[in-house]
Amino acid sequence: MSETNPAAAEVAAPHRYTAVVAGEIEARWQDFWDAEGTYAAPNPSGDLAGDAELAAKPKKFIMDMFPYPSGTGLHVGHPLGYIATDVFARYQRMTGHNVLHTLGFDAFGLPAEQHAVATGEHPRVTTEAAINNMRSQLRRLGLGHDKRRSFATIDPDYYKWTQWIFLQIFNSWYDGEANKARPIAELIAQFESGERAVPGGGSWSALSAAERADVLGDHRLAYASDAPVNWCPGLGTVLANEEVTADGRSERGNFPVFKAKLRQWNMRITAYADRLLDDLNELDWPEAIKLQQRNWIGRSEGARVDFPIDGERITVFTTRPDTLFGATYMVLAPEHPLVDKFTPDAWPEGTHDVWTGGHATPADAVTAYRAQATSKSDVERQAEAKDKTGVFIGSYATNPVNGERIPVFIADYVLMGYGTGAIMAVPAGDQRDFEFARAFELPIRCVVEPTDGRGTDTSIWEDAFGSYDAKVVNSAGEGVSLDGLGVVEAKARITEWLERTGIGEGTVNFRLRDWLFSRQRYWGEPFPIVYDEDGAAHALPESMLPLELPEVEDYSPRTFEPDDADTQPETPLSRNADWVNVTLDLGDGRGPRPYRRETNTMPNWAGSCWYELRYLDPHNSEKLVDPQIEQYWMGPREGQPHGGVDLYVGGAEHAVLHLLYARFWSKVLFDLGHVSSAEPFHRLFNQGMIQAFVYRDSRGFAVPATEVEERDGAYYYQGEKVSRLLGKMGKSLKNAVTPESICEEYGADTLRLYEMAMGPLDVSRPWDTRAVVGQFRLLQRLWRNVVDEASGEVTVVDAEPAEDTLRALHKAIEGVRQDLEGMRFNTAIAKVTELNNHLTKVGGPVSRPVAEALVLLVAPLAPHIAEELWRKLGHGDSVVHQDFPVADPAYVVDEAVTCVVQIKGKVKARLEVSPAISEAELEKVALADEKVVAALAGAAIRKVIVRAPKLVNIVT
Ligand code: ANZ
Repeated sequence: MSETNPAAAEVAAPHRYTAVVAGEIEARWQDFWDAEGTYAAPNPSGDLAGDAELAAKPKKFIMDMFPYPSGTGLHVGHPLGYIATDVFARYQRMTGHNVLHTLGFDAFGLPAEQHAVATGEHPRVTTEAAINNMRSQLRRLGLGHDKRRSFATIDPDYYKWTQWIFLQIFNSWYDGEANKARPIAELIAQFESGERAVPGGGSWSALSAAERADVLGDHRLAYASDAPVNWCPGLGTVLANEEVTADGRSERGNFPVFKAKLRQWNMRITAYADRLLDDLNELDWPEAIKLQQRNWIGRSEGARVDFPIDGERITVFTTRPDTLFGATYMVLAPEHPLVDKFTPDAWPEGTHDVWTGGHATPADAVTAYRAQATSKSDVERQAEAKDKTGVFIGSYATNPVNGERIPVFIADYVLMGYGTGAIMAVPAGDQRDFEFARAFELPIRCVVEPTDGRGTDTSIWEDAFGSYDAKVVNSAGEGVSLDGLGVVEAKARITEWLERTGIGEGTVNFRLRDWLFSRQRYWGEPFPIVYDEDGAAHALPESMLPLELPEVEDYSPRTFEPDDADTQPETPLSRNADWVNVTLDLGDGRGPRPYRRETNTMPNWAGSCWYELRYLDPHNSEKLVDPQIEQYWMGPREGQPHGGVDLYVGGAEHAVLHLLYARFWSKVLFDLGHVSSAEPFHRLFNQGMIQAFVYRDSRGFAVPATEVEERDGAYYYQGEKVSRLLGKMGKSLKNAVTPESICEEYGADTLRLYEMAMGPLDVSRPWDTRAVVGQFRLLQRLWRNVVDEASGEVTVVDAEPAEDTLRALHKAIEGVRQDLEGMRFNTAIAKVTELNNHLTKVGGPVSRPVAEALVLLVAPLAPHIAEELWRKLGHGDSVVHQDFPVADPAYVVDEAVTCVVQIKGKVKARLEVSPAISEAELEKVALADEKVVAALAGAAIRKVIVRAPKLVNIVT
């Protein structure tokens, strides 16, 4: 029968598994699952309690990084991870687990907002349409989600709790001694009782309300501050560092970005730096992701050192206090608050020409240099390859170890936001300082003896020498000498000296910055914060949550002249006077008063910081999550000391921000006693990407991939030759393939199998539509092994399976089990294929136990066909909660293999042994063999070389 002529095939085999049959089966089972609530995972209590037997089983919480509901819908690359978690979740259900698997939507986002700006259509409308579209696309794939638990972050029921968590964070502070967050009321009590000194002395009650608010603001985990931020007038908004390109422009729109001081909400994530670092050790995450988080947090051990200047001091942070004797100048960040103070009216006598930048006075030089520095991003300022710039500010400080006068510069390679914003420059040890010293003709003093043969004469050096594995030289002063010590010892010695003399102290510095939490946007969670007439911030009481977004007429942030750094952002919410200005009774005893609402919104990261918790108890109107339910699904257990989701699958692009923010929120909620898990995601798995060929014409434009023809290894579009390269899949590259098109042609089970068979899940792989049919044929053969294509009758028989079939079956069971457990879906499919091919080759009707086991093996991968065949095999229930087959070990091992026993190189015996025999066991068996004993004839054995299971060589 020709497979290329479906019409003919249908006449001869009306019950063949075709795309039409697949489509019909799939739709029917999807309806069945919905109607039966097949994937409902019962909670131990509450409104989602159910099936007590299921709830008594061990739990598995399996989660995907939830999608942003894009208006363009899904292409076949998107569901790779969703299919993988679905297969895994199904396997876990069949091996005795109560499995929670669902999917929500991360639905606040810029695309919908920009569409709203352009069209005036409410972003909710487009977002909800996109969600509905995606829901139906996902449903078509047969994903076993507990739909009762799904939500979108834009639902007021959901963001009520995002706001509530914000208030928890706002109303808490980090107690460094207890090393945890505590309610702010406890800090106030400490100030009131005098247990904690009030900054600036005096008593707490003597402070005005505004002063108290300021003091508390210095401790709150969510606080407003006038932080230097990336202000992008062209977009009318502030941007996160990650949204700014290396050349200081907005990633979106390519507008210039300026550093501006704006009052913004921040999250004190830095308080958690150590715990975020330490707890990584206990997580089952890819090492590469852990490393990225460690680097992002960037813990550096070093020292703070005070450099005297005009009766005051400048404090620097250094990781190399051992090089203090090599500090020949200092650099402050251009924004450093002490710069103006130490900028005198005139250049001191004998100022080197290259230090002044050609300016008449130090103040001119500083002003000009600052103007230039504000137009650059931090990334750009730190870029290694660029020329070092800066100016002398006209003052000298004193190096505390040797009393030397050293000039003070400002330069943009020193960042205000790191360390103390000031450095001691050691040109011999630090490459940036080296380049700067060369450009400004500053002394370079060797203080660590080079180990690479370049010698100590720095005038011929081409770069700095920064090794830790060397000896300190030229470092003897009045009070302390480091000469001859190794770097590590020298660091310890000098730090001890700094502390003893009060000049400095050992300290730990982090690269991690507090998280800028305000956005000048409409489409985000409003802050549950109002300001009174004095400008003090007040939390809304819980009873006023959710604070819903108002309807507005204009969604756009106001944009300004892109080059005008001096403008201030104007948020869409601020134009809404009725919403902004309100009279409220906050229940704080002050009665009804006029307030002004915060008009920024939260960043898009907020909603994804805690969504795993809401899946657990999505309808709870009293609590974020019921503690008992949280404990059941997320609580700490053996091997998971901080608790967390059992498996979280998503792309490696979320290595830092999302995963770090979510960990931070988890820890705050944990500290405050709202949850028992201090980590959100115990195990993380990054899936690879599905790539696709991009075809480009001679001008470099992508052409529609489906219309490209291949001839003799070359590619043509409308007769013109085009190039082919592997790239991303997407609408813009004209190579997107929709899941619907594949479902239409083959069915969802085939699509699922194909995506899982393409390669190991963590590896990127190229999509090839032509190869999909291979998996379709596998399902057709599976079907044929159970169903007669002509009559539609089930062909299985109740006979004992043949020995070789039993072996093939149990090996497949054992292998598939291990593969599914280890998320090696591609090799699991290979094993199913092998078994299926075995049955086809043997021919004749398949015996019932074999057919049933095969169907169960396939069920996690291709659930619809498995349900259908299971039903045809006479079962009234669903495959979803059947027990996954267990291999009989007797059939798993191969039959015996022949082992040759040699004595002095000559074959003396052949033994039939198990292929799994151990070396020791094989040696015993060989030496006990009759023929071997006879051949040895009592000779002394010098050595026995065993290569299990095939060879034993005895040397006498
Ligand atoms: C002297 C020195 C000598 C340094 C030497 C390095 C090597 P990490 O490891 O990343 O923490 N630094 C300190 N604050 C800075 C700032 N705000 N902007 C730019 N650079 C800053 O780097 C710490 C080192 O970076 C510090 O140690 C300081 O230079 C510099 F052979 O001090 B070091």
